[in-house]
Amino acid sequence: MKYEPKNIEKKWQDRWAEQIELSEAKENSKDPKFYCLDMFPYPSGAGLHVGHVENYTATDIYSRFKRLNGFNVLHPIGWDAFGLPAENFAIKNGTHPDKTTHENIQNFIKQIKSLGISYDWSREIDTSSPEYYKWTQWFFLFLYKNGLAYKKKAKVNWCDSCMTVLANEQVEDGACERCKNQVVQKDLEQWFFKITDFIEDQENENGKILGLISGLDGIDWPNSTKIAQKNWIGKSEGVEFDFEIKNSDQKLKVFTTRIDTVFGITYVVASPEHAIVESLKSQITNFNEVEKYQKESKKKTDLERMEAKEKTGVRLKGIEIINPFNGELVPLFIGDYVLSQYGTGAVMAVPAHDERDFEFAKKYDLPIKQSISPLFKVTHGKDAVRDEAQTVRRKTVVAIVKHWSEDKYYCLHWEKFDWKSFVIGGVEVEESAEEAAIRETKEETGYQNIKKVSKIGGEVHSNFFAEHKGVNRYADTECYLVELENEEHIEPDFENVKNHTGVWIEEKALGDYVNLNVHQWFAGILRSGETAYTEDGVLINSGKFTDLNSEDAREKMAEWLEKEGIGKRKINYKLRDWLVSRQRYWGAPIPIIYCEKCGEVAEKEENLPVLLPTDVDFKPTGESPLVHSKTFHDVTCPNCGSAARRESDTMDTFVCSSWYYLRFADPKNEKEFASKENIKKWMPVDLYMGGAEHTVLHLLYARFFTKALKKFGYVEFDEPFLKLRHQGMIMAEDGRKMSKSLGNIVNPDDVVAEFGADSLRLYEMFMGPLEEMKAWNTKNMVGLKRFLDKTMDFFNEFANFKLKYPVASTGGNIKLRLLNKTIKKVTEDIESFRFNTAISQMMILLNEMRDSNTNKVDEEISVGYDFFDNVADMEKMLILLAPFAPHMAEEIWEKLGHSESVFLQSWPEVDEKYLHDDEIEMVVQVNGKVRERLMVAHDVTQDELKETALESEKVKVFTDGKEIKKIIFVPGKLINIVV
Ligand code: ANZ
Ligand code: ZN
Repeated sequence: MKYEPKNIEKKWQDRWAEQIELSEAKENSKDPKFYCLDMFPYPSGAGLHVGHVENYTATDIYSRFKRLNGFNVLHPIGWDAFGLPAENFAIKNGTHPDKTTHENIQNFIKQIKSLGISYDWSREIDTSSPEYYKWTQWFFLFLYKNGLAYKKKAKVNWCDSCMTVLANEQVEDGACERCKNQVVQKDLEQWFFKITDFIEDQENENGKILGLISGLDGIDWPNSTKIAQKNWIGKSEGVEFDFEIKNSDQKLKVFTTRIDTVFGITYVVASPEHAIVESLKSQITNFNEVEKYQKESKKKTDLERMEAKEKTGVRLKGIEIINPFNGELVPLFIGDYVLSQYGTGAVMAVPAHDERDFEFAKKYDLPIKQSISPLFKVTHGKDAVRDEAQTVRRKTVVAIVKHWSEDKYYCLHWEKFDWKSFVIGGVEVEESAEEAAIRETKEETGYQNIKKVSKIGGEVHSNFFAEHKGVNRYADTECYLVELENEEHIEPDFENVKNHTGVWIEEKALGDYVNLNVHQWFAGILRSGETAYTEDGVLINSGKFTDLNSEDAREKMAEWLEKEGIGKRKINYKLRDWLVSRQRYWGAPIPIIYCEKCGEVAEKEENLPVLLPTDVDFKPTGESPLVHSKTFHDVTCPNCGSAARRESDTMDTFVCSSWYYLRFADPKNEKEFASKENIKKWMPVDLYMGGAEHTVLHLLYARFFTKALKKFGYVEFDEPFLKLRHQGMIMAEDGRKMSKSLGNIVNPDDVVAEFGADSLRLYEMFMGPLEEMKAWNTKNMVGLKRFLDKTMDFFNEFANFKLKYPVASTGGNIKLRLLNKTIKKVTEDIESFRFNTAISQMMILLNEMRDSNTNKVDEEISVGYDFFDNVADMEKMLILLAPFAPHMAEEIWEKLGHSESVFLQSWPEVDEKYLHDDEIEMVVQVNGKVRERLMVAHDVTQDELKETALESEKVKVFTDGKEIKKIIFVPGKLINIVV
């Protein structure tokens, strides 16, 4: 029978729908639980895409694998059903969001079922149903009552095309995450959740609650995702301190993470909206200019301000700021690269060590003052600093000597020490570094006429063992570019040049030529110009702090500030509270009432859900359409009964998805969002899979909800998702992102119709490593279908054979080795999500089996089939394949005479004895009947095996006292003793 997916897939999908024990989680079971969760989809009108299929197939394989391994698996699905697209569709076409959403859900269900995904449909949830959003509203009240939800007027992100505010997390590169429209800032009163309360660990009577930062340490998530979350939280440790202002009693507070650079301050910058501007008004002599700049910067978003190529600002003329560390006076600017919302809204500017300040200083011609020197300390090799040697500190100079007519530089090769450097020498007591550079150039190169000398970079420190002097050298080095006028040359004094040879090196080869780190450093500056040195180093020009390293200096300087009462240590975070209110219809209403007498009042829990009204007009006006619903808007106060109105904003859909994983544990509960008992039974999620685009949105919010629940005693765990994986993006055949406008979208329905669901599943898993980006390729799709064709053919033949010889016992230990190797590899590969290599291993096994089938060795020993030892071994192959191609596996399983589903079997175990490559099992037959199996060296000879076989008790029974007529020996396989 030919493999026709159409003929079998529907059949099995219908059977599975009836045989719910194959997919449903068991409420009362002694088996260990496994909660395998997919990020539930938004049921869009476009239906499933191939990325969904990748995600759902991977977790379906895993869930089926876990069930076969004896786990009680919870593998649910539901719909993240609220959201803007359905509402936008309603605005355009007049179809109610509820209707489109439910049509889309029906389509999703049909599509998912056509893929043979083993979801527990009894737990399906829909966030737009009142049974669900009742509890979303309950969560709002839970947070509100515990001081974790509040209303506040703030500068917020507003999308003019979606006509709603957005959370910071929903703004990407300054644009609305959904419609790509440029986001503007508006001052609006909005609802926030206090996610910032959970950044760090805390403790109360319910125990310790791990914070959003430290909680990441204990969970198995992709590192890139953890890093993205940490960056979003943006913890930075520094100090806050006050600058005094000359002739004023005002002070200006700044936040810095680099107090060690404080001696390098050459100006101070406040954000344009900083209050200091107003309070210094009378002293500012160019206030008109200042006001004009303030107006200009109001038009820009924070992101535009931060990423502007050119940093701009205006000096507040008449104002001087006093550096508390050295009493120096520096100017004050306003500049919009300083944000008003971060830190204190003002910064000390250190152009030598901060890139933004550097650009600004270049533009406004402000001094650049180095206060940190890089330190090159050699710690490996023969030049490594030696503890036992004395250290001699010296001032040295590097001279980069340029050829008079070509782009070449004079370098020194120190053969004895294997150094390659520029011209170098010590600075004598009486001379300047520049003079030393000129003197050394003449002495070492012999060239006498110099056109020009200019400084390259700043001061650099190095610490190494100077072999030629036998001491550790600590050098403070400066560098000069020395340009030669002409070739006039005298022979240098031998003493000066005896250790090295001079060579002219072309400019572009310099970086590779010089091999001492200080010289490489200066070669880099020569090539790319000067920039800010932003790393840690050693303090220079820093008064009593000079020579400290950056880290120690930060400690000492913070101490000093605290002692003097000027400042204190301070931790800042970038994370802001989560803005959750939206001016849209298709979301869960916020359960708050505004009473004329009592003000803001929480709706009573027993009145939940606050139902979404249906008498609304779907025009986005910038206000929620709920404002205009009479049935919804006008209510009486739950406290005092006076006239009141409902909050008309709805909740961001990310609120719905912040707790849905808990609902799956107890989806029908009408009294609680989920019972403690069921939460305890199923949570936390053992494996969570979904796209990487939710890195900072959903995953951060969900973690926050869990932590809030733990704080108030509802759950006992800190993290909702123990293990997280992201499926890689699937690109179109042309290598580009699949998109409607490019017309390159692959529709899974079409693929299922042409190749069948099993082929699609296998193909997507075979495309490449699960977590990597991959491009669609229909040719390879055909290859996977062929693998299934061959599998079907092969087992058909086997089924016929099995009918004829139900208890066949044939022999063939090589295949047993390969089988066991395959069991081991497929098991390990599934466990670590390497589905692609699991499939190739199964392909190897199948090919090997098909080959040996056509390659019958000897009539006497091969009764017609030559696979494994017995039928059970043969069938293990099928169990391995079952999670990947469930329809086909069931079909063959049935054909092999089983009445029970293949998914009720046990996952095959590896028989370790077959895995040793040096020993193999060989069959011993007497007169063609199997009498014994022996583990022997893989290269055993006929005589050796004969001897061992004849010693075996099991064999002796049949051979003792008989004459051996013939020996048949099949290397690697068997020996047949004919008596
Ligand atoms: C002086 C300095 C010198 C700085 C130096 C850096 C390097 P993170 O790590 O992101 O927290 N800063 C502080 N408040 C700011 C604001 N409102 N807008 C723009 N920039 C601000 O960054 C902290 C650093 O960002 C601070 O340390 C400050 O610049 C700047 F060599 O202070 B630093
Ligand atoms: Zn009231």
